Amino acid sequence: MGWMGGACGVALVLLGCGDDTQPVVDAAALDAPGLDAATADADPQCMTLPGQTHTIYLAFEGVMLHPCPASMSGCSDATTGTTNQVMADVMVPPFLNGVSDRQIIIDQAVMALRQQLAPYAADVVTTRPSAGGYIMIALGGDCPSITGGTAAQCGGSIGYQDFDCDNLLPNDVALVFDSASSSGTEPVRGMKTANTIMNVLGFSLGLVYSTPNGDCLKQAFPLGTSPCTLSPTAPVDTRFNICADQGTTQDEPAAFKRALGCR
Ligand SMILES: [Ca+2]
Repeated sequence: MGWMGGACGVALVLLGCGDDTQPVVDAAALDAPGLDAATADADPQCMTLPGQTHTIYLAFEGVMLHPCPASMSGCSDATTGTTNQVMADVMVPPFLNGVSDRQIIIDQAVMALRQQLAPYAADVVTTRPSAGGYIMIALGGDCPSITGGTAAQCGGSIGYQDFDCDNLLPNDVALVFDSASSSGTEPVRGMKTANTIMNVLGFSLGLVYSTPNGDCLKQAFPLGTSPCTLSPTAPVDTRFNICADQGTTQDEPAAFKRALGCR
C-alpha cells in the first residue's frame, strides 16, 4: 500500500488475479495505423504491453468500493470497484463535497493532469466507461473513513495506492483524499490534486518512491504550484524495499510509456 505522507510502505504480494476483460482496442490505431506504427518504431518504449489500459477514470462524484476477497491480496479491478485498499464496502463521497467552488477545482485538476499526461496515449475521463478496462482514481473523503485504517496508520496520507510491482494489474484502483487539495487558489488546489494523481498513478504502473524534490513519485513531495516531474534516472528511495527487483534508479517516463503508449 502506498501511504503518501505516511511512515512506511508495504510491498504487496501480487497473486496475478487480474480480471478477464479483453485488452482495450485502441480506436486511434484503426484511424491512423501509420502514425501509430511510426511512433512505435521511433521509440520502442512506446510499444505498450498486451492487456494494458489507456483510460484513466477520475471518479469525482462518488463511487462504491469493495474489498478484495480474503484469498486475494492484490486484485484491484476498477471495472468492479474492487480494491485491497478498503476493509469493507465503502461509498467514497464526492470530491470536496459541499465546497462551493469544487467544480472549478476539479476542472483545474483535469486540465493539469491532461497536460502532465500529454506525451502519453492516455485518455483522462470523468465519466465511468461502460466497457473496456480502465484505471480508476477515486477522489474524495479522508483516509480513515475510506480505507478503514486508523488515523495513526493513515498518518496524514493524501493519497493511497497499492504498489503494483511489474505492473501486473491493468485496471488499478487508487485513492486521492480531499486533503490532497487542502489550500490555495483554485488553480493551486487543482495542481495539487493532479500531482497527487500522478503519484498514485505511478505506483499503479510499477514505480516506487523516488527521492528528488518535485518528482512525481517522491513520498510526501512538496506540492507547490507547478507540475511534478518524471525522470528517466530518478533515484529510488531505498528506505523502502517495496518491489523485489527495484534498483537504485527508475525510468519513470518509460513506465508511463510502456503502460499508456505515446502520443
Ligand atoms: Ca497496474
